[in-house]
Amino acid sequence: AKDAAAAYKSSDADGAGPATAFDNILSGKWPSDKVYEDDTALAFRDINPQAPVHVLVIPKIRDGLTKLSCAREDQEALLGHLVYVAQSVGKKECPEGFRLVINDGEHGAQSVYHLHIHVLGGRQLGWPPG
Ligand code: IU
Repeated sequence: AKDAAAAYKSSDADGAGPATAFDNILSGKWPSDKVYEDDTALAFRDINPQAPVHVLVIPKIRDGLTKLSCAREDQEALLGHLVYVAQSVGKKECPEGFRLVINDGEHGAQSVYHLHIHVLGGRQLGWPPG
């Protein structure tokens, strides 16, 4: 099992896009409020929460996943795992329901180019989103 530091090195070396703030979180350089971690995924609280519960689920190794639309077929299992982790966090922290969001690219209002799933909940959410 790779630890976060080893995963960070791989991420940094994958050559698929510049480093992001999440590399600093993965390496431990920046503190984060972790809620779940395993070999391939990390979940931590968003620094600028948009709801009482706002957690980000990210792959530890970016491997080209700067955004969802960069996904390759061989990453299907990883993507499924990230969604599984996200529902697990949502179910635990938001028993009355939650929302998963993946912002993709400019029109998707993506700001950090390391794939992440937002888990939002803890209040009544509105629809449609802005
Ligand atoms: P977006 O989907 O790329 O727009 O979301 C990026 C999120 O990352 C956003 O909600 C930020 O508040 C969050 N974030 C963070 O939690 N910690 C950081 O150091 C940085 C961004 I930079």
